[in-house]
Amino acid sequence: MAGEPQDDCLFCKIVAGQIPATVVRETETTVAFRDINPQAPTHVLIIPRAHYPDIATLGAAEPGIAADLLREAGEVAGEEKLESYRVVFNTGSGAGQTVFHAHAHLLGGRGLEWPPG
Ligand code: IU
Repeated sequence: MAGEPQDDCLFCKIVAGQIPATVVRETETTVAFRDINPQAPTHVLIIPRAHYPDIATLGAAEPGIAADLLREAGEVAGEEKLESYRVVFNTGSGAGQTVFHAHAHLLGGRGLEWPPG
């Protein structure tokens, strides 16, 4: 069923507490934790507790939870005292998505170039 935990999904295991992660915020619908391979001084992933493979399928099925990810990105940015930051949803392997459980990257704490690579 859509949104149900997947046995082979690493982020579902983080949500379930079966794989360790440095969690910075949690809500009823989301978990935010530090990226294991940070690309900036602040690099936090914000994920839905429910399993959807990417932001497009999440947004179509559960737009309220997609909005929760954006609100939580702003909350974490505030807690981290970031004046400038970037929120990214890599969608599809050609865009660099490697974990197929929807997630926002929150990146900040250094200058960020545009356009991205
Ligand atoms: P991507 O957009 O799918 O490429 O992002 C996946 C991110 O998940 C990537 O930045 C990894 O470093 C990160 N990550 C993690 O923080 N903890 C994990 O256990 C695994 C991946 I697997």
